[in-house]
Amino acid sequence: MAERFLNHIGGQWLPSRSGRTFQNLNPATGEVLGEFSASNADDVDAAVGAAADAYRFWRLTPAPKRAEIVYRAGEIIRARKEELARVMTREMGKILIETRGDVQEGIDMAYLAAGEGRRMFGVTTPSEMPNKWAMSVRSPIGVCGFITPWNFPFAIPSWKMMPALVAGNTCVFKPATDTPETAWHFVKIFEEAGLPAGVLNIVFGSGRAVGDPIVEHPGIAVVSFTGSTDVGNAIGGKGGALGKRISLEMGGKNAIIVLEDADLQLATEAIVWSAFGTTGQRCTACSRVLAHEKIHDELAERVAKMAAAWKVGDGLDESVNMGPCINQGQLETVQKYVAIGRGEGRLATGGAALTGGAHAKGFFHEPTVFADVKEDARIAVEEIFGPVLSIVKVKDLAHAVAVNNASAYGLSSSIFTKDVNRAFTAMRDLDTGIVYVNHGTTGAETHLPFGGNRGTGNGHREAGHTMMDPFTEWKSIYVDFSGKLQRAQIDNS
Ligand code: UN1
Repeated sequence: MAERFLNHIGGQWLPSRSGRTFQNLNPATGEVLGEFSASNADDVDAAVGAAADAYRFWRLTPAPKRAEIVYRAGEIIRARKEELARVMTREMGKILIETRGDVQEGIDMAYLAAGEGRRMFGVTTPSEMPNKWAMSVRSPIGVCGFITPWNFPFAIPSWKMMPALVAGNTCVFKPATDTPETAWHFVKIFEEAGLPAGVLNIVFGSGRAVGDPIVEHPGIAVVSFTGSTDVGNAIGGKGGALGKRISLEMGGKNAIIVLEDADLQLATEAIVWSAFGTTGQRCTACSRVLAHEKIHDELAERVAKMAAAWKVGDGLDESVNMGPCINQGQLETVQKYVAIGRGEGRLATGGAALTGGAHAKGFFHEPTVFADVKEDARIAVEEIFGPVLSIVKVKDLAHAVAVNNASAYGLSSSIFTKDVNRAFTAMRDLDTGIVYVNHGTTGAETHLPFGGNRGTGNGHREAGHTMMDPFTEWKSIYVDFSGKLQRAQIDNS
């Protein structure tokens, strides 16, 4: 019988109140990996209650002490990196070097966030009145809800919850139903690190049954979400109407610009890695190349050749370059766009799902490249979230920047050139939250702000020096030690 994994509420491991469960499947083999609590609004309510109780003491625990627990969690994660990576590859499908990287982001984030426990600097400033003190400090907000995706099952919960915990908030965590086991380990590790009961609660279940009640619950002050633009915008609308702080990280359609003077071998390697790493299922994945017309054909040929050589299979096999799509629905989306692409561009490689032999039970698809795609073609504009790349011909840098910035999304972008003047022009003009020069569109580091413009986000950045912003309120404090009534803007004018 499959192992049972329970919710964690108020320090106890509990089945869902309804007793129902759902299965966690391996997308490469179809194997059932475990049974998880299928929760609903009752379980969310219990978790919010536990988190609200815990908030009373957690907000008063000194920040360096809160941070020590996060640091200890980082040490445990480091010791278990390989085990966690294997759990993640089994349930998510991406290859082991990538799942190790995902866990490494969690370790990096733990140490980075833990350091903030002894910083979290506020600002002191002179008052306009004599004998009066003025300063501003960060305060925690309360119970925060976290709705996280399946593509970075360890890194994204880490970016979100580690700073939130150091800041003094308590958490209700709903991970994606496709990757619940990695999330279960995340919470177990914090329990082992000594996080008090109720501070971090996990409730497994679907977006409708658990995500919506989190967004709607009056006890939740902040909702932090990473996932699709449709779901994110719905959360933004609903949560915004309830006056909550909503931090959204959503879709992307990230471009790599390759100018005619670029190192084409380097650009090819970066494009293939950015487009087909994680089976194209990163928010930061490159899904369009904007190639200068002079090198378009040669670049397309090189990229297609390298992509065709990639081995597709079970991510636990170290010789594999690319794992499966996460589930049947995602594979069908990829197939739908490949069919659309056949009418919009020239298929340079790939184009088919892999169904026989070792691929029979998984959701595998070939790395697929379309060349000569028009800049406004659907495959060049819409997010696919799979191993499908469009190569678009552009006239010059200005044209490439215009095409990049016309996207509904604005997460990451990249330029390959040896010309420092054009590189700096691109750094200034590319309208995305992340810009790379002579590097692909993936691989953001945890100590820089992560997030995007336009349809990608709603103005928040995660991690980096901005890590506390979504999870703290600024409080301005004035202390008058003059012993008399001093009226600002009146008595000193
Ligand atoms: C995501 O796809 O949502 O920059 C996150 C990167 C990784 C994180 C991606 N560090 O590609």
